[in-house]
Amino acid sequence: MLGRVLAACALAALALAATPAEWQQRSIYQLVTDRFATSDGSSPSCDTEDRVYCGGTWQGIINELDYIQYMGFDAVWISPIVANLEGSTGDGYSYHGYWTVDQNALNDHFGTADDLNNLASALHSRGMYLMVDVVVNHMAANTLPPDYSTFTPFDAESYFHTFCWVTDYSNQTNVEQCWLGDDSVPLADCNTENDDVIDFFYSWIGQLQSNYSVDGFRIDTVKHIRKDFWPDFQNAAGVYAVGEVFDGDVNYVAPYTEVLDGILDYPTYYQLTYAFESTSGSIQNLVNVIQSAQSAYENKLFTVGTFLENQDNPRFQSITTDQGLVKNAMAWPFIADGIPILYYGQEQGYTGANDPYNREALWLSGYEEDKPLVQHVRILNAARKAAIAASSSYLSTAVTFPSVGGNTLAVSKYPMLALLTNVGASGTPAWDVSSGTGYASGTELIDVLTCTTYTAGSGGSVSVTGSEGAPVILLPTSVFNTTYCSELVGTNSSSSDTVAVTFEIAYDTTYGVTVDLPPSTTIEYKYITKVNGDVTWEDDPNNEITTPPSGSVTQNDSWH
Ligand code: ABC
Ligand code: CA
Repeated sequence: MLGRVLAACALAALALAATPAEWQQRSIYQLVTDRFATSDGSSPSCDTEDRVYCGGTWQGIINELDYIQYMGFDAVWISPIVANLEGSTGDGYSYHGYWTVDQNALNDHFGTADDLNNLASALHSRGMYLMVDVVVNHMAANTLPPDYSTFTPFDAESYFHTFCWVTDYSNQTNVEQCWLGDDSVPLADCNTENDDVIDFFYSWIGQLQSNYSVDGFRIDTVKHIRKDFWPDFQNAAGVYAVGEVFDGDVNYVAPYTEVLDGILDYPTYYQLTYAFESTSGSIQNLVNVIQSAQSAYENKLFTVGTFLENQDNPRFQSITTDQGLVKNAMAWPFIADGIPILYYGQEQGYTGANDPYNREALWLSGYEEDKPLVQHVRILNAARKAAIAASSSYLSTAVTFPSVGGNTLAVSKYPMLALLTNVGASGTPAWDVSSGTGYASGTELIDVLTCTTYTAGSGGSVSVTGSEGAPVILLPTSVFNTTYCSELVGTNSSSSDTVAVTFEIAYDTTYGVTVDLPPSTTIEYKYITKVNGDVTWEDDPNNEITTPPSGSVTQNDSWH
């Protein structure tokens, strides 16, 4: 172990071993560089609707790595890095980075080559990976036809497919050889059948990898380039790559798992969203898509990227803010077979809908850690890491479903058993799993989210009644570090005449301090934090209750 750490320090400038197997052990925090953090820590206003550069930088990311690492992530996917179309267009500015004009230069809104190298080094010295988003399908223009002389290196029309719009997603030639974008920003479609273009991109990706010590790539618009372009591109990259194949159909997506290390798992994304977006979502359809993907994908689901949100789709909390449903949907990527990806801002409860609203500035949240969903993610990462450490076959064990009900689902990936539900925050879920958990009778299990313990019955059966529609994520107590439990000093459930109190930070003083409630007739669900004797309140607008507690409370009673 020590040898490994020393090696990582000595080789900080080099990429870490970054094979698919290495990436499988990780979890990825996806961010939009322009919207994550500023170099000087300032918090400029950022109205997503304006579609302008808001000021995030690579140096800003370095400044906030503690925040990312606190949640348990050990890889960061940053938005595209190369030089983009400048100025305003009918579709706004290119703050997202997907409108390349110069493949060989960096986007100086985000910093210099030194800054990017410093980000790679800062990540590597923490044992974290850098994933860079790349676009090879197109270059962006603000006129039609484009002024090709503005492109580097493809400065002539001959490097591009003849103009036509992508209009027919059922016609693969149209999808591959016509242009994305619109009249304001046409995305000139690179002629990826042209040898000069092909040779350029194969050498370019290898150089990008070595110039910036990149550990992995996210590849844009993969379905818009012929499949047989990808294997050599993947080889030239030399590190794990996950491709965006934006399609909900397993059969459409599956062939791409044969030409790249992994794909972003859109089929699961859709069924995951549908299953948990309401109390009538179909859990069975989620089970079905997983089982189809397990048999259709090249490497089952082990090397896909599993996500609930991204920069192209409405955030989950733009569909529902029911915290029971949210916690279940968020849990999925961390209990399933793929590599978990969390899109920045989800942990802060952001609710932006479609592009551009889903690209909020994270600095407006203050990077607060004492928030319920931040803690949720932290524990989900910790639980996954504990399962990986406990069983050398965890990462090659495909999930099974020992119990599928109308509103409940048991997901087994030994030694983990995740009990999910879409009954919602006002429901009381119950699971009766009679077999298929892998546990020996009598094994003590802990729900990592509440630190409640259970004992497996005969044949490994598990019976659990949950609360507030929350998931229950079980591990044998023996493999989970219960330090996480002492940080959750007390979590009490609420009912109509009870106020739940979540103590988010471990106290370093003794209990028994009397806390006076602010005078109010309507009290919201409160998070009480006490650090060095200072008690602070925080309202959670998602959890309003109308009955105020009476009198004062003390920290170690349950505040009824
Ligand atoms: C800008 C504006 C938008 C405006 C748009 C026309 O122009 O911001 O408000 O509506 C970048 C920027 C965007 C920008 C675009 C275009 O460029 O981020 O802000 O939009 O200028 C990738 C990236 C994405 C990026 C690009 C372009 C590509 O992740 O951030 O966008 O480099 C298609 C592509 C996919 C692409 C996506 C945006 O468009 O395939 O690679 N994403 C169907 C199609 C998909 C299609 C999708 C969305 O619609 O099949 O191919 O994605 O248009 C399911 C089906 C799916 C179906 C969905 C809708 O329903 O199974 O197949 O997807 O059931
Ligand atoms: Ca294309």
